[in-house]
Formats: sequence, C-alpha cells, structure tokens
Amino acid sequence: MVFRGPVRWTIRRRPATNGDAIINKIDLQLDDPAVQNSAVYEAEQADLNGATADYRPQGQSGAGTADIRRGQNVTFWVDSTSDGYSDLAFRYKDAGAAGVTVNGLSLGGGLDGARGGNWSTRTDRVYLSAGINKVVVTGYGGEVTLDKLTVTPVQAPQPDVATYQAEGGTLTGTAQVSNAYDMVRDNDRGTVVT
Ligand SMILES: [Ca+2]
Repeated sequence: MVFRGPVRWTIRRRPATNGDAIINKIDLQLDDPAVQNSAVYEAEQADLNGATADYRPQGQSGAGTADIRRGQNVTFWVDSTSDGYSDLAFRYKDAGAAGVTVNGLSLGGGLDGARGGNWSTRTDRVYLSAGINKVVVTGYGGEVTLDKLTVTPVQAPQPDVATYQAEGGTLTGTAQVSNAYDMVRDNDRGTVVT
C-alpha cells in the first residue's frame, strides 16, 4: 500500500496509564479519491460461457468485447471491499437483449435498446457484499456485444456522530463516577457512571 500526502497519527491514552502506552488498534482511512476510483472489468477477460471474445477494433475499452447470443453468458467476479452500494455500469451495443443477475438476483429490465452500432451504457445501483460478488450477463435473443463492466462504490455520507461521555453528564441521586472498571477501553475515557 502506498500512502500519499501527510499522514497524521493520533494516539489517545487512558488517564490512568503510566509508563508505556499499549496500542490496541490503529484505523487508517484512505482519502485519496484516485485510489478509491472505479474498477473496470473487461468483458473479454471475464468467464465466457458460450459467449465469444471479439478483438476487432470497434471503439471498445481494452483489447476486445464479448459477443453474447441467446443462452450464452458472461460472468464477472466483482470484488467489494465492504458491504454497501455500488453503481454497475454495463457498456454494450448491437441488436440483442440480455439480462443481468447479481449474486443470483435478477435486475429489472436488461441490456437492450442499443441500435445503430452505437455504444450504450446501462447503470444499476446494487448492494454488494464484502468480498467476491457474482455478476452474470445472459443473452435472451439476438446478439449483444458487451464491452465492459465498470463498478463504482457509492460513498456513504459520513454520519454526524456526537459522543457524550457518561461521566460528563449531571449526576443525581446515587450516581457516581468510577474508574474501577478495567474493561472500559477504546473510545472511552476509562471512567464510567455507576
Ligand atoms: Ca472490452
């Protein structure tokens, strides 16, 4: 892994710590948008089941395309670093129709409507599981020329999370602050309210 730009390390210690600090974990967040960019899966490099790789120049991405006829399919193994939504963009053309499944679930509609030899792109926002996801394009009729699948993770908005420590509140009744609980760690300040 290559880090670009400044890296800031922040280590919090519990107030009761004396001597050496013990680091439980370090979280790294990658802020470089260039690294978090889309992943491109060329159809001609996918698993072709009956579909044919076509390397004729036709304005495609990469070296070629995959020609898909009825009953043939192309399988992409899409890697996702986490659970969440991604935009799947299929670039295709020619007079045919094909359906798409993601992890066995069919997407509504299909790849069709491309006419006149022009490239079209269909984009679907789908939920991917962390790890490997199976995306299959299956021909329904005619011939679909599939160029590539582009996968772009949808960046989740950062939640506005505010943390209020219990010991920072107003104590009433028999409530009192204690630091006698060693299991309190990570995001806590080492004290609890009992
Ligand atoms: Ca291609």
